[in-house]
Amino acid sequence: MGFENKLEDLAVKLFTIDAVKFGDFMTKSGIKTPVYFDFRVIVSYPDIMELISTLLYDFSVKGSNCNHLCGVPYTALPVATLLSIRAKKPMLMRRKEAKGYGTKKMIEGHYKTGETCLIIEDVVTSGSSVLETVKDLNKEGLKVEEAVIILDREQGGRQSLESNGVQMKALFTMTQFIDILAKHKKITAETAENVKEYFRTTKAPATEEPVDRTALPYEKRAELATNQISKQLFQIMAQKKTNLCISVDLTSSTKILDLLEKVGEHVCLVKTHVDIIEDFNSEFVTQIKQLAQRFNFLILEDRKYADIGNTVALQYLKGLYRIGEWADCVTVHSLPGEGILKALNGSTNGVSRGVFLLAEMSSEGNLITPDYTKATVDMSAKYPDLITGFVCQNKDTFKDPGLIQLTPGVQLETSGDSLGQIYNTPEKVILEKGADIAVVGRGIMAAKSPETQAIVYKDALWKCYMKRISGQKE
Ligand code: S5P
Repeated sequence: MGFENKLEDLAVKLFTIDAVKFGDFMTKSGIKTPVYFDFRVIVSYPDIMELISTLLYDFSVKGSNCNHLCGVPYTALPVATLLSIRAKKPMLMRRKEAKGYGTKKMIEGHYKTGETCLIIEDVVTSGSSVLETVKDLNKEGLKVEEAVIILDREQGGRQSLESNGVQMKALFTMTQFIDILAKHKKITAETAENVKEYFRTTKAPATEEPVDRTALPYEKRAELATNQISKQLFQIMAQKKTNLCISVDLTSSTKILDLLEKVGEHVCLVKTHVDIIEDFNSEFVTQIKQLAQRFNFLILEDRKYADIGNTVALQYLKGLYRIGEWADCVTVHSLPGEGILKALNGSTNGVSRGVFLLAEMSSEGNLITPDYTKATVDMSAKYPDLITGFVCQNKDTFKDPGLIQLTPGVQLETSGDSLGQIYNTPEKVILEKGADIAVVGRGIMAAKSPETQAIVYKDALWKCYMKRISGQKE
């Protein structure tokens, strides 16, 4: 039997022995769930134990050059034992509690400082159990770079482990597991859909301190991004060494294209307001897309959608501008509620697109409240494939390191304009306010030489970012 068939066989067997149940349950991390895994029962089924160890061995342990194996107590302990024998690799055991007498060691077995250890676990939700084991192994000077698990509930565990330097390999993701059960008619298509919908929208609460996104380099954050546009943007920023977005608020298409010829190589993102261009036409779109290709930047149409979903879908795809056809991402207000995101999610026609949600604004006297900001961030959690990040002004507005903080209202001097815009300096927005990308409009466009000025902003912003990830405080 091939690997895939064995996997299917295992999923069905786990269902048959009640190691997976459907209903209303609570997980160890304290969240409600429509499906529950209890793999402890597998010890009563030698054939399943054998199948699991064969699969894990072929899938990962065979190819690993780690020095030790360690199972997370308790369910994974017997599985780790079988793998240790099969791979002829010594095992380590982590205690749940330190002994009350003699040595206070948490790790049993013989090992040397600097050796590597592969972790075995049954089910990962938030990743906290694996991380507890990693911490105890690290305290003993052992390195952990990999965790091999049976099932990933796809609720943030992978990201949490990766941000702690541990790569996770899973035999099944939750989605694959559910699909197999549906394929073999163990559950109905409706149950499968309900469960998948639940997993798409619910993340496990992190029990560990969440990572400080502003301390991570953009390369790392590209790996943690779930939206393709944020992934690409982080990669472009790291490659071109720029976190500058130019806001091209000009009313002539030739002037915009001329400006981009000069500043294109210094920016990661170009922000447009197409509805202010007096001579907008499809040729302009062709040309700006060519510049985007040539200089490797993405395009954000700052349309600030704010209507009901149905209207927004039409505004996005139809009319003079057909924004959905060319803009990599758009700005969106959360004001109308979730329907607006549902509409855009359904309008991407399978192409990678992104949304920056407005969580805060830079203008004086704007009506956004802290509750509105929080509700905006909460709303985004249901759309991990669509949300690129937030237009916001503060570091604490959101935590997810895979999302991007886009901050407008930036000039070299703290100041404002006569219509309520408030400006902060590059130092302030990057080091204090947590911006990942700074948006500069008139600060560059109004300069005698926009090109020279773009370089001044690029260098200042990048210097602050380098300082930020190196851990130096202002
Ligand atoms: O809160 C905001 C959100 C946005 S997107 N404040 C802003 O200023 N913006 C946009 O950023 C605004 O529409 C303009 O295009 C740009 C700032 O331009 P500047 O000339 O003031 O730098």
